[in-house]
Amino acid sequence: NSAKQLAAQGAVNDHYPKSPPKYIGIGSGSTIVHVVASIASLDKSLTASTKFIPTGFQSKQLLLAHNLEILDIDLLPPGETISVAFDGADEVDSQLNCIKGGGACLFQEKIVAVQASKFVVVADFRKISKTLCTPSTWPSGIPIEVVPSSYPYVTAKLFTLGATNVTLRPGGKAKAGPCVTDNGNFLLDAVFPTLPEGNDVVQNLAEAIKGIVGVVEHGLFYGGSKGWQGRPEVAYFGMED
Ligand code: DER
Repeated sequence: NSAKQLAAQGAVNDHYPKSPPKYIGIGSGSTIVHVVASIASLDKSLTASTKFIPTGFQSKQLLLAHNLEILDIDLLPPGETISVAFDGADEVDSQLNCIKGGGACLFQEKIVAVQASKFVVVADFRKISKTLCTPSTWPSGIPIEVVPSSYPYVTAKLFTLGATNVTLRPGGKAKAGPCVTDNGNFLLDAVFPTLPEGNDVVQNLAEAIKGIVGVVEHGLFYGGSKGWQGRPEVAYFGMED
């Protein structure tokens, strides 16, 4: 963990605002735990007047545990932006496009990221790929949040887009039946062949997936010629110990 702790510390030192921010976004997963610990150890003048916006139950509990004030994203006042959103990632390519959603919070993470002035990712060095969908880096595919009744239809459509395997994410030991997101939706994990290099490859796939009726959101956080869709401005990687 010390590698991830160092990466998290670096991200906070470099990108937490030097004057007290009004709003900071906090993602989900295991790496963000180190980011929040670093933020909590900052001078209290930098955090006491800040509202921290969580991206799920675990994110919220983490902030509460550090006595950091919470604000749900739907209470962000109109016209306000989040100074910086910090988060993890499941796979990051050479252009910093990401696959996110391993923690089933991708919708909340993306609705926070798109309302932030700056999006910073902290990840283990093992998440780095040349292009996304590299099996050795992140084998379980692109998480896609879908309206429950649509999952058979979306599954079929994903195969026509070139998916090689599509799984309805199970609830695991937690329950008999599928994982249900905080938004009451199902998750499909869609494995695609390793993406080729080239501009707009991620954008094109993302747009095709988003165009399927029943898809609420997907775990591709990217940028392209048509604009920015959640790609982090910077990423910090915990290097090998
Ligand atoms: O679901 C996500 O995108 C989370 O950020 C998460 O997958 C990051 O994972 P980790 O920080 O536990 O490696």
